[in-house]
Amino acid sequence: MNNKDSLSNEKKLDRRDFFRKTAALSATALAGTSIFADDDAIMKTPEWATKWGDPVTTNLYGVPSAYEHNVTRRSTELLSSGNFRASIAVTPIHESKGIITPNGLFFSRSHGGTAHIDPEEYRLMIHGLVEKPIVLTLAELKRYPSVTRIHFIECPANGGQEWRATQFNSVQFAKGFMASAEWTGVYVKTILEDLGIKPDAQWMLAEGGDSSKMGRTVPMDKVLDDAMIVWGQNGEALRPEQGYPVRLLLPGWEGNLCVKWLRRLEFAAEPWYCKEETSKYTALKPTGKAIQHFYANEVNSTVVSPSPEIPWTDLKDGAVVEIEGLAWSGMGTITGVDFSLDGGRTYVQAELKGLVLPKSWTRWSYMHTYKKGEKLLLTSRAMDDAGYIQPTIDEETSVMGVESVYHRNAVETWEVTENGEVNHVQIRS
Ligand SMILES: Nc1nc2c(c(=O)[nH]1)N[C@H]1C(S)=C(S)[C@@H](COP(=O)(O)O)O[C@H]1N2
Ligand SMILES: [Mo]
Repeated sequence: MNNKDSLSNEKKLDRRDFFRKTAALSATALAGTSIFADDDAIMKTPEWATKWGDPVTTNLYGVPSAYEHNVTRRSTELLSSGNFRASIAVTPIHESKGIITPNGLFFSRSHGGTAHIDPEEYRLMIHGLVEKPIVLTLAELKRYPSVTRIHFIECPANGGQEWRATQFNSVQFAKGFMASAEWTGVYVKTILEDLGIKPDAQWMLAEGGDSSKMGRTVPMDKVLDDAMIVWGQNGEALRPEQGYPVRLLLPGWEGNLCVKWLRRLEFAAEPWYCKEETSKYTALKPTGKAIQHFYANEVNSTVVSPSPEIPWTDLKDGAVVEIEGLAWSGMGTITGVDFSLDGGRTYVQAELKGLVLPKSWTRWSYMHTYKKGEKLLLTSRAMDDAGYIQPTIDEETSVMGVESVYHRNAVETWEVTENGEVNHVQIRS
């Protein structure tokens, strides 16, 4: 811990020095090139500043500025086999600030569309191998002591279209099968302390109340570790697309296990739903060996800016630009991100920014001085405190083949062309 603190202090100093030097070299590089005195946008009073604006009462539940209308979730037939009712939409992670996704932009995947549940009619049944089976109303559920935690939810198919080759020239579609929120709810173990769990309980079945009746089984050690039943998402109730009024959250584990519109938890000695599906998920170890029966999303990262959506076509020669990315691991806390300008041949250390939390998005950055016309291959490689590091595509496919859809966490590369356009590429040997 101490070690880490002093490291980040050193880094801050470095960065300040860096800015001081940069400022001396070129006073206008960071801010751009306009001179304030001749800029009409600041010297002339715009029309909107001459009259009263809208009263807040016209918009009692606020919405983003109309100028942000392009910042939305997106979908495509490629993701849903032409069936839009199957309902999938990816998060614009390149537009995200910090490590929280606004609720309206949260990734969503629902096998039977969005259910709308009246909270008055909501019930959660907890039964099976418990001493005191129970049916809870929402109000009763919320009487348990609550906790608030920041975690991402990632569909294990994130990036899964790209095992053979790149499919999407877009960071939103290539990496946006995930989003992050501050969740409020109760640990399942807290409820189990009250109900009493029988010693032979090994599995928890979670069942959704939507038309897909999605059921998943979760091993007991995860349940007793950090499984949560949540009703709060970024300071308000869950959104309907996230399972209003209540969903299961298994921090760091596959999104599909985080059952929405949660209606039933059953404790049992054996798993009996989806056994086959979950058991075929595997994870790659740094040694190149795969682990079976794996539910956690492995360490991963991506550059979000620049990206195909945020190219450098307008950057001036000598501009100092912040390259930003996200790193995350379902197995622990991000300990570092390596960053490469040459497609992973050589790496430098990126700076971790802001909160660095377990099983959470971690923002990282690297300051770069742009040379007009330069060609780059931007690659990031994250590592976590469980001891894992992202594999190269060759390392991953040599173990996993290319038939899978799930758990692709090989490094990602953006090619910056001499015009500053940015393309999704894959570096293979
Ligand atoms: N009841 C129910 N729960 C569900 C699903 C569903 O279709 N029905 N989809 C699952 C899948 S595949 C994923 S990836 C996550 C997505 O959660 P989100 O829509 O809140 O991002 O929810 C999971 N929970
Ligand atoms: Mo999913």
